[in-house]
Amino acid sequence: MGKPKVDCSLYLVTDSTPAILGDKSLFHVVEESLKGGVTIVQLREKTGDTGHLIDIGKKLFEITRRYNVPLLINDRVDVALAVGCEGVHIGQDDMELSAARKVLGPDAIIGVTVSNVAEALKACEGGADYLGIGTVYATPTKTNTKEIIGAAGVREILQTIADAGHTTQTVCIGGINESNLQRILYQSAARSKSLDGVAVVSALMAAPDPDAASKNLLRLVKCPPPFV
Ligand code: TZP
Ligand code: MG
Repeated sequence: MGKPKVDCSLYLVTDSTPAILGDKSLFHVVEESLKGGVTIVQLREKTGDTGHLIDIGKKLFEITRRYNVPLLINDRVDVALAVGCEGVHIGQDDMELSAARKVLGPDAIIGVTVSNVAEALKACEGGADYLGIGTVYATPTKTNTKEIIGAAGVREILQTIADAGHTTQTVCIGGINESNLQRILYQSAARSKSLDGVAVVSALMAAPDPDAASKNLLRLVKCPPPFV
């Protein structure tokens, strides 16, 4: 049997900065997005002290567990432990995957950000549960991104890990919205591996109706692209 695969179809990464969230409640937007069908949630807060982050994490976890959707914490293995949620998402400058796995155990969900084939192979070999591939398109949500890799960069990573025999789940992130979602899925698809889903911040956190927006995004993820 082994560990069940994580469903990365529609991955919500939170951002509660006013420029994105406005004056809405983070908890309300996450819950509306869950109603619309988001399949995994990452709490990504770059400011605030640890206690505050744990409080937010615990409140969010009460919501995500009602929808049977995993909650991951960005960067912070200690916060994930304190919250008791399903796992973490780590970047190349965060705790090593092997160390995070040792702390959180075999059942935790651990995702890794990768932007090139070397990082992707290392994360797959190290037992990442999924790869967050990006940054695909330049985005005002995260301006300190190392590289904009485009669909071609995603495709190269997908083909390389497939050739190496890895079946690790994959999502892409960066500038994805309703207008370009099908295009990125189509253009990034390699010979023997396609993306399993997409991760978005502003397409949901800044949406006037996150329930409707996530229904729409999920429908687009599930539909084969209509164009060639
Ligand atoms: N990592 C790479 S791009 C990005 C992160 C967290 C932000 C993506 O935000 P948006 O609003 O979906 O473009
Ligand atoms: Mg990080």
